[in-house]
This record gives sequence, structure tokens and C-alpha cells, in this order.
Amino acid sequence: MIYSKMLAAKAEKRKQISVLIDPDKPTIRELESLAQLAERVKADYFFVGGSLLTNDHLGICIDTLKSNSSIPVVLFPGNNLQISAKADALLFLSLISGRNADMLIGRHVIAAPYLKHSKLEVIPTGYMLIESGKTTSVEYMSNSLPIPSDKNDIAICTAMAGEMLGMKLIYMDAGSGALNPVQTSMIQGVNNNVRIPVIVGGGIKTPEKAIENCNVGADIIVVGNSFEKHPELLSEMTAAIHSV
Ligand code: 1GP
Repeated sequence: MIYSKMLAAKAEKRKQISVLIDPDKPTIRELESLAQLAERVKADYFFVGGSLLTNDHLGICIDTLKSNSSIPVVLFPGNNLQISAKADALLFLSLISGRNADMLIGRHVIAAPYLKHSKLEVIPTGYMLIESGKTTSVEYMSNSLPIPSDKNDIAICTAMAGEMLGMKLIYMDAGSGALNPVQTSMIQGVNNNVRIPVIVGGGIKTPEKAIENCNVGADIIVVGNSFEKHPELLSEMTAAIHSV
């Protein structure tokens, strides 16, 4: 089970890396080589999804990842169309930083019967969007306000409430391609106040930044954009995170 792997890694203080794949972006050839590289360097997870997909590539994307690596594929769905039984697990994201009822529970009601009949491991995840210096796709598409980047107290209380509501993960996201990643003081504050694993992503470009985040309590680092532009960074980033 994927969630038990996340818990075990946290208990052993092993930091993990997830490679975020937007199914629209890479070619099959690029995906194959990224999957093979991720397998060689022992990346921990693939997260697959996006705020808005404009092609029907989700299935082929998962097939390509699976036929070129043994790394678990976890859906990170921007909407209900991004559910596929080909994946191993799904982050059942409730947008707890926002006040859009549809993103908090509405979409979940629609997805629930499909998920119940699938073999997907469903992982309840408190998703917190953090302001990042520009309007991100997720902010616009989710029609929700992000938490201001300097309001650590709001982030901490939101994460605490998420844990009390039974979420199994907290995902702090500055959004894909964020100008400013989530600040370390906010990650530290959240980590000090919840026991569940903390995922951090959005705008992480360097191994140094990833290490800094891990040192203040991030358990899983998610990187998407940077690997799209510089796949060779995957090796260095994975080694850095695994060395913390
Ligand atoms: C976005 O956290 C992810 O949801 C990753 O962001 O693409 O900026 O690495 P980047």
C-alpha cells in the first residue's frame, strides 16, 4: 500500500520525491526516458494530473510510466475526468485552503461511487494552495483564494483542522510553475503541528531548496516543471532528497 510506504518513510525520517507528470506535456519518447531515468535513480512516486488537461493522454501516459518503471503511479487529479483505474492510488484532494464547497466535498460525492468500485488506493489529502506571486492555474480553475504566503498561522490552523477531519496527508502547494515556492517557516510551522506526512510542491527548482524544505519538515517533495525543462536534474534532486 502506498500510504503505508509514506508513513514508514516518515517514521524512519526518510525523505521522498515525487515526479509530477502533466499528461499533456511530454511526448511518449520523453515520458519513456523520464520513467527509465526515474527508475534508475529510484524516485519514489509519479504523481499524474493537472489543473486542466486538453488532450486525452492520461491512459497512455500511465501505461508508458508503468511499462518503463516499477514506480507507483498516484493520480493527482485536477478534476473528476482525471480518474483512471490504471493508476495505483489517488490523492482524494479536498481543497481545504479554499471556501469553494465543490472543491471541498462536491466533486468527491460524484467521484465516490466510481472510486468505491475501483481498485485504486484512495488517500484523503488536505490540499492547501499557498499564494506564490502570480495567479496559478490551480487558483483560477479551483475558483479559490490561496493562503497568503506570510500567514503561517492560517496555514497551521488549516492543516490542523485537516488532520482533525481525518485527512491522511497535507499537501502544501504553491502551484505549478510558482514564482515563489512555499516559505520554509510555513512548512516548519505546519510540520510542528500535525503528525501526518506533509507534501510540498510548486516552484521547487534546485536540490538546495528541496533539502531546505526537507530539513524543516517536508516529507515528500513534488517537482514537475523543472524536470520538464531539465530532466537531467532528476538524478541530482533525488540523490539530494534521499540524502537528508
Ligand atoms: C504543482 O506541486 C506541483 O502542483 C509541482 O509544481 O511544476 O512548479 O514543480 P512545479
